[in-house]
Amino acid sequence: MILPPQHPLSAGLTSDSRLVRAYRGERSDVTPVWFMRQAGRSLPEYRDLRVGTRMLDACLEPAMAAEITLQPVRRHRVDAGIFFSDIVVPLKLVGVDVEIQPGRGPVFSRGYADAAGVAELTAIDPARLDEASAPITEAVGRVVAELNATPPSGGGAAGSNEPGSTPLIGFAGAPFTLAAYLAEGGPSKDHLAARTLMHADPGAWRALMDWTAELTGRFLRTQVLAGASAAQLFDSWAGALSLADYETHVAPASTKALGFVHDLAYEIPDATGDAAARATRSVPVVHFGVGTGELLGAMHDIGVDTVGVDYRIPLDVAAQRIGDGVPLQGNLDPALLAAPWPVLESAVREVLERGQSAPAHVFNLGHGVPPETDPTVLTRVVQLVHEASA
Ligand code: 1CP
Repeated sequence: MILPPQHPLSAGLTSDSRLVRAYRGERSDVTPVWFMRQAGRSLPEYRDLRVGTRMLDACLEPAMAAEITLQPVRRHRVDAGIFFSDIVVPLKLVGVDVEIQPGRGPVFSRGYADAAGVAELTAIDPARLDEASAPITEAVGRVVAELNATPPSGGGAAGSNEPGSTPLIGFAGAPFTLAAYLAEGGPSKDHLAARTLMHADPGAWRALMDWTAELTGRFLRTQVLAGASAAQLFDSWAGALSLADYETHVAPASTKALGFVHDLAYEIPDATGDAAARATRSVPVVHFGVGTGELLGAMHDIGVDTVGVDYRIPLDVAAQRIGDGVPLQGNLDPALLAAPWPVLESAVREVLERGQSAPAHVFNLGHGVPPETDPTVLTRVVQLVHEASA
């Protein structure tokens, strides 16, 4: 499907942004930078806004979700926004009993760790998400309207000559990471319930993964249709799996989830200059997981443009493992944000240096911003990335 002409990619507002260019393997004037979990607890303006509102209520209140998404873009002048939401929001929207407990994460009223539980869950039609997703569509629309009305972040001291507007990244949880919470009924360290179900009852596991893939794929598609210019699939806990289990029991569902955005394309003028001829490009997709050094190639092979790398593997090693020609995103160890500036600065420079081994690099952390991070440090890292890569 061709995205409508007013979509920021179709309108040419974000299609040549640093971020979108990097995701298709092209380098720009400076290396683009954003941070996983840039929206949220490290920002005092976020904590102020959230007082008295529960996490999932904040996600489903369009004005609030939009404002929280925009806060780090304004403050840090990053090269992308990431939609403020959570991987369990689509579950909540179709009626699954889940809440996000402060300091803990998503907690369900029960676990779905056997065939009976899976049958109950999968009796819900994932297509119901489309009827329930008005708050997502409205929040994304508000974010994109403001991003389009504001000049892009630019490079701070290194120049702010970026054309168009700042892109918004939409995201969703990959089926395995969602299943890890669903099977357990909440956060866990080793995701044992999910890993047991995978082997104990492969049929129930496949049903759970298929259902989750459709639900989370629809969530991602909703965000792109509403105006997001890229999509990131978070398989945060895939690092708990062997390569064989990943390939057999997980990758097919992740491929299915991405099928809900792979057909979304935008038109660009044809290189021949023939005004009537138009070429199409698809919406860029990023795939990220934690502790997935052994899985990087397989995570690329599910059909993504860019691979997000956590902090355990240097980017040049990741580039070797994945193979030539794949843009990389990452991978500063978040722990370094609390280190003295000279230590942090040299680590940032090293990440940029190693990122040269990929055709293009989007600077990010190797996982999310820790809540106690001093936000002025994040702003300084953005400036450094822009200046050092110029
Ligand atoms: O009250 C609060 O502030 C709750 C903290 C919080 C926030 C700010 C949670 C609970 N989720 C979020 C927002 C969120 N979640 C975003 C926002 C955009 C941004 O990055 O700025 C995103 C992308 C997510 C995605 C998410 N949720 C992931 C994948 C990314 C990752 O960090 O690996 C996962 C695993 C979750 C589950 C979750 N939600 C919240 C927590 C604390 C957790 C992790 C719990 C656990 O350790 O298992």
